[in-house]
Amino acid sequence: MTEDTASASLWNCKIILPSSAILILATLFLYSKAAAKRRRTLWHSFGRDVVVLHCPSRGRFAPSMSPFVIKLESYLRLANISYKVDFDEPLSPKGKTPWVTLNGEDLTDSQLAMEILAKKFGKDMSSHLTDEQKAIARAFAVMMDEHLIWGIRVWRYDTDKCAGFAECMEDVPIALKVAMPLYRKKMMDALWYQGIGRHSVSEVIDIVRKDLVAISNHLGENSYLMGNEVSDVDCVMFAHLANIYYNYRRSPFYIMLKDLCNLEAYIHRLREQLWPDWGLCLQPPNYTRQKKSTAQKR
Ligand SMILES: N[C@@H](CCC(=O)N[C@@H](CS)C(=O)NCC(=O)O)C(=O)O
Repeated sequence: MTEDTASASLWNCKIILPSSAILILATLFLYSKAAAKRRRTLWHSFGRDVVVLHCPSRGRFAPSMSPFVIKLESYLRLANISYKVDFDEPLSPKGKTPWVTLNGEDLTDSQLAMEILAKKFGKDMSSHLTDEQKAIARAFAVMMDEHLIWGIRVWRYDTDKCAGFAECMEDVPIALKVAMPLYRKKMMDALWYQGIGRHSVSEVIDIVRKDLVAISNHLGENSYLMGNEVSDVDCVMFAHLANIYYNYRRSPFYIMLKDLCNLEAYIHRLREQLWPDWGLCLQPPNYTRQKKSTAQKR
């Protein structure tokens, strides 16, 4: 190597490469900021008091692979609040899905969002319950959102090693596909630190079974969890049960639901009531299922 070429390559390494990298990163940063601004303008254009629900793209067997999305969207339907769905920005500023935007304000966490929307729109779907019933409903919702879900996640991330993503979603985002091993590792750590990941598979299966049996026993012959009138907690129940029923068909939890007949009937009842367009909310849309359910209704 001559002295000239050696100093040229030193120039490349020290100046050209780092400054090109900085330029590319700065362009990407500015581009993503501009794209985010454009998305906000679009959401704003949907109109005042129209809720924008942000979530990942639709699922093959259920409108979402996330029970929290089904829960929040079920609530919007039950409360008859107008909403639009945005699939471009599924993660909230807190890094979780779903979240909503209302008149430019971000509401994160399905439960907190439901409570705030209920106040803003005067749509508390549990106002007919007594305080004691409200306490029971809250305990059941927390059991699903914060306890049963962890047992389900053990199956998704540990036992089934994330195979369900490609199976249940037509459009798994490229970023998620590429980062799947890292995401799985993150979830395995979460399972461990939450504690459920330290149990054996049979212990986890038994934990989920006990939760499902408790719901089945409480529901009994009633149409809805808190009696014969629907309330917010039914959105939570339906979301998690439908998630198992449609997105976890190869898991032991699906068989449990088939055995607990009142829960299976409950899923069908709520789906008919809140999601008459269920087939159309799948990706790809299922027109046969759609026609069948409309025909059954008639
Ligand atoms: N408490 C939250 C839970 C939401 C949640 O855990 N969502 C999952 C998808 S089911 C998620 O965002 N996972 C991404 C991550 O944790 O990185 C809620 O009710 O919205």
